[in-house]
Amino acid sequence: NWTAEEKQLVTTLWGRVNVDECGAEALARLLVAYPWTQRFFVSFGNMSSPTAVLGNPMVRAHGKKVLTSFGEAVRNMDSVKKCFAQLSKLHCEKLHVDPENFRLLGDVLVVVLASHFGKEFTPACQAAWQKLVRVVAHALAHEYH
Ligand code: HNI
Repeated sequence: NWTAEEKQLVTTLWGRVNVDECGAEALARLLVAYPWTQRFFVSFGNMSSPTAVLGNPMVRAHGKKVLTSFGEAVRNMDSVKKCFAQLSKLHCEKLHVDPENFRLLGDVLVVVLASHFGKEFTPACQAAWQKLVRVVAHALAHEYH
């Protein structure tokens, strides 16, 4: 359950997030920091170095798509599970993504926000965001069986 302050911290920061940039960077950092995650994206082409990953247009496009979808969680903070039920089924049954990867992406997203917002990403703001990425990872893992 969310306090009014947590909701405020999440939505205020989200309103200032450049979804295209941060989405591309979050997915790219996931693929660089945890290189085994590249196995889900073999069709995306060149990931031979961090520079190649950062500049890969398919990585950038998919990162945007993922963070745009994450925005649904910000707009539906009280019903994230319901909101992501279909997406959870897709990642489980069709894409076979290990749910541990949702946690890793959440942590990478927090790092990206910290690097973009610096001191404005206060401990209270981080705490609210850590909670949101955990709720999202949990929701995406919910339909796994
Ligand atoms: Ni994910 C496709 C949302 C985390 C691997 N993913 C999608 C799509 C959305 C999406 C939306 C497009 C669905 C469609 O085509 O109908 N993914 C999300 C969200 C998160 C997430 C909201 C977490 C916040 N996905 C991850 C992670 C991995 C992942 C952590 C693997 C490491 N996703 C995929 C793959 C696809 C995908 C693989 C298919 C890509 C393609 O187009 O080939």
